[in-house]
Amino acid sequence: MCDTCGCNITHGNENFIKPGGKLHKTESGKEAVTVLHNLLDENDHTAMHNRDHFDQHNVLAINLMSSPGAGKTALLEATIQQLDKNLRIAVIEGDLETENDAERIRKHGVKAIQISTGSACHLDAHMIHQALHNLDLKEFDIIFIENVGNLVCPASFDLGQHLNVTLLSVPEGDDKPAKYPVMFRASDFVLISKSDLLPILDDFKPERARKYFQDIASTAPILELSSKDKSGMSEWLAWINQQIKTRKDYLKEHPLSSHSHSHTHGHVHTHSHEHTHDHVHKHV
Ligand SMILES: Nc1nc2c(ncn2[C@@H]2O[C@H](COP(=O)(O)OP(=O)(O)OP(=O)(O)O)[C@@H](O)[C@H]2O)c(=O)[nH]1
Ligand SMILES: [Mg+2]
Repeated sequence: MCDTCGCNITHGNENFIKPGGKLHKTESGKEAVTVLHNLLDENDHTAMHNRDHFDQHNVLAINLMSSPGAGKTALLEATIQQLDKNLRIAVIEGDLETENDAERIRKHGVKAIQISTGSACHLDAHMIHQALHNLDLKEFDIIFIENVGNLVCPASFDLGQHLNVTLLSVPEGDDKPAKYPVMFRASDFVLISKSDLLPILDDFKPERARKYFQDIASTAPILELSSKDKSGMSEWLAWINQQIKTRKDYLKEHPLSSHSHSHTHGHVHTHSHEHTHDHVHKHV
């Protein structure tokens, strides 16, 4: 997690940590580094809430991560156009500023909530919790969360998603899994995006990228995909459909009442007390 650039100061946690960063003392005299632990605890707690909320409504939540401009929004636009029309989609967009990405999504007739993070270079569970106040989950089957473009910090914050998908775009170079292992290790599915550029940017060797993934012990499937010429799209859509089915089957076998209890916070959702400190988030 980034603890030097001030990215940990967000609306949801500003009462825990004050500007000044790592070495700033809190009123109780605790070093901020301890506070950061508390902050991640708080985040995990809210993330659990969010996940229970998704599960109660049988909604699959997928967190898309990548460096800026790797093609997350373009992928969402292509996905909306091609995914089974019976599947009801909503999108939560995270950017420091602007509604641009939400507007791109809304043009396709899909509900999109834009979160403006201000100075924070990642989304956190509190922000998603706020966004969920504006989404009636009964109306959706799948929620895509487009995280802030950043290959580092987003991997440290559980949002309550079920799955992480990370894009590695061809112009970035094939060595990024080696340089940013935390995010790629946290991925359930990796997309080598902008694959239409492979013939032009032939320094990018997909087989070398795959080798870097092996080196960081990533077991996620890897797919070359282009939102432009649509290659790889059918495999991506098939993966999404499979994940929706897998989640539904899992919830049938593990009814929510067996691991959660009701808890009211203005709106009704459940609250789980299972809690881990693993910030590489993989969820069944
Ligand atoms: N050639 C090519 N260009 C693409 C592809 N996908 C996206 N782009 C282009 O890449 C640029 C960035 O795409 P976005 O979808 O905005 O990327 P993003 O990851 O959402 O960007 P941020 O939200 O700012 O992090 C745009 O100019 C897109 O047209 C693709 O598959 N092939
Ligand atoms: Mg975008």
